[in-house]
Amino acid sequence: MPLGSDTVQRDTHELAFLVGIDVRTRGRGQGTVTPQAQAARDAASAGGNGGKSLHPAKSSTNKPSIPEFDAEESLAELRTLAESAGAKVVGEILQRRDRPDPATLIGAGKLEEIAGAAASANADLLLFDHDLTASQQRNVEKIVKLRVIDRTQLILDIFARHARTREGQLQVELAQLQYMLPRLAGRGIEMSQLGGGIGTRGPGETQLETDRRKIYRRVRHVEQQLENVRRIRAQQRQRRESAPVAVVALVGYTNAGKSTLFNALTKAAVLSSPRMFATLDPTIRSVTLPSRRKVLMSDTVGFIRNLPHTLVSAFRATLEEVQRASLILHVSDASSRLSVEQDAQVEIVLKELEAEKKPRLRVMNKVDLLDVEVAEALVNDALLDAKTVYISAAEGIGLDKLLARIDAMIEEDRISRVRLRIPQKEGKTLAILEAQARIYSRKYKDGAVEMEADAPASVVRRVREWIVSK
Ligand SMILES: Nc1nc2c(ncn2[C@@H]2O[C@H](COP(=O)(O)OP(=O)(O)OP(=O)(O)O)[C@@H](O)[C@H]2O)c(=O)[nH]1
Ligand SMILES: [Mg+2]
Repeated sequence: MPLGSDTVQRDTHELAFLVGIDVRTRGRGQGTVTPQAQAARDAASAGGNGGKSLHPAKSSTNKPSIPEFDAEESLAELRTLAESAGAKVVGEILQRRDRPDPATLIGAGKLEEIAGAAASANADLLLFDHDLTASQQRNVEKIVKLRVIDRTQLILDIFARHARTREGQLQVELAQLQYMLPRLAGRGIEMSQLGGGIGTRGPGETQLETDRRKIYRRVRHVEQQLENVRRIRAQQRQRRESAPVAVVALVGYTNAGKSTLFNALTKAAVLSSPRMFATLDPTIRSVTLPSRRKVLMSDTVGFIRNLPHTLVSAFRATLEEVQRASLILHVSDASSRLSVEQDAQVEIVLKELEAEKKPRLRVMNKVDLLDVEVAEALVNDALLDAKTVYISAAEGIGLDKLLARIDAMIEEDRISRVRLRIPQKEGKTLAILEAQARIYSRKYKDGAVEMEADAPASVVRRVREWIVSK
């Protein structure tokens, strides 16, 4: 690798050259794009920038097709991904082709051209906005004489950077090993020579440079350790489940603002960041609803289109919280031009998790970035749609309404009205009620307090000996 020595010095800012590929045959099955389709595409991209899309989920009566990111949007997303991996983007090229080249994805002539452009921009690596087979990757590297990373590998690398807990790190390592296995042939020596950098972080160089058998052994070892970690998690969960507390899971496209919302609601300090996939490890905290019931809120890894399949399964544990949740909060970036496409991707993952039928609340975030009057109307109009709430997690707008809506949708630990008569010396019982019930009336009589309150079932059970009537 000619740039090997350089990359060590600039590890924090590798210079990346992006390659997008627009393969026109996809989707239609016809080989060419119809003039109507092209016109629609042009119209969509022309109208997109000025007016922000404010149409939540109510698409027209068209057939339920999955909206696709077009190649430019996809390349823009790759740019953000590259930056999230710590690279500096020094150039990009979008290559349109009718059909992918089986050997190199894009033609050898075009690759020479890209190699020239990348060299003059001093790039350390080429990032492909497409997945490459093992042999394509090798062939392309031979021609461009640069390290070549595909989209899956880039996402794996970001995951490797951001995993904090033991479980998260093990999951990423497993996914990286699985990605590497079919790509091992003929690469052993090159890998050992690479310095640190995108696509080389992770399982540990010593394992990578050895043979396949050793990697298999490592896979088994990691799987065993994951099993252990998961067993402990399951025990913790069992303990949690003995109390009737509902789990509310935040899901959404990467960067939608889930962690920011999680922080705002739990007043916790979970890293929120403009980088994609800032959150990898599931985080659970308790939130008190207006009814004074507590729920457990779980912040999860963000979704992205074409999430590498190895990761979908590897991150099963992270998403287990979604499968167990009583309520799913689907957070979207209301200011994003791509929110419809992003929502469709979230839908796909929810289906994969068999969680698409769970009670759901749509949370349209970042309304502070919309036109002020539009935002105000959206936040205040409660009749708009019982299943949608507009908020700004960063500015704290609409959070009370969101909490009230969650409260209304949670079935666990039902609230009921009770009348109680409690001796004044029962300080502890009175304190429980003060903290966990809504008290409507209080009368002091003969050393006792008579009160009427709305309390969750768990509290009612604890104070049952003082109940006068329900
Ligand atoms: N303007 C604005 N920015 C926001 C809002 N909520 C979040 N952000 C920003 O959006 C970016 C992403 O926020 P995160 O909370 O990390 O997003 P996330 O959904 O947890 O992302 P991943 O964990 O990567 O999936 C950060 O730069 C936040 O500051 C909001 O209401 N308004
Ligand atoms: Mg997050």
